[in-house]
Amino acid sequence: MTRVRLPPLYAIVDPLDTGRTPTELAAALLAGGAMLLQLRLKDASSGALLESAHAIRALTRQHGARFIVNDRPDIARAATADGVHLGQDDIPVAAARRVLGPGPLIGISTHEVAQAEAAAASGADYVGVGPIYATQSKEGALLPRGIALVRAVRAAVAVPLVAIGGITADTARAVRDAGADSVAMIGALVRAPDVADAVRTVLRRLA
Ligand code: 3NM
Repeated sequence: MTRVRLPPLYAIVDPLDTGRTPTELAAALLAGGAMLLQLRLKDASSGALLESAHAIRALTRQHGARFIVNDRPDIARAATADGVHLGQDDIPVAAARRVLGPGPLIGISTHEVAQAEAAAASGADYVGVGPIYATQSKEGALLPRGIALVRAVRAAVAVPLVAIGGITADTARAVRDAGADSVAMIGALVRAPDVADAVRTVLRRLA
């Protein structure tokens, strides 16, 4: 099986309470050099989600960046996204694969080694690992695991790893050095005064 190569930064388009729109955030993240975007709109209607997904699909195409939709294989497919990101309570990888067909990426959030092993065994193309640090961006987030979880999962599975949870420009490098292929961020990017500049800073630290 060929493994996907993920860029060092996995930027998540979730406006939180910033008042910024998904499309303007996506444009700024791409302007800063992000090459992989995930659209995560937990409270949007299906119609609004699809509309944002279409817009961000067009923007990511212009930049040659990949585009992943959170939670919804149907929306990912309808918007011709490059993949879907699933949570532990979403439909299984095999079911998402039936919706998406063979090409698109399927990632899964995991929070402990056993879940990561199960995700890898189920055919996930990459595994999310977190929360690494404390986060305010996810309802019901678990207690932070620290970079020890990245090391433990890295030792247990061969699939690409995306670390998430409270990661900032200051901690990104340590998280990557612990074995993450890519670091995911919401708050550190979408709350930044200048989103594109925040991306540039993170990418410099990861280079
Ligand atoms: N998933 P921020 S933590 C969406 O542990 C998400 O699986 C997590 O946002 C997990 O970078 C998290 O602002 C929130 O902390 C990440």
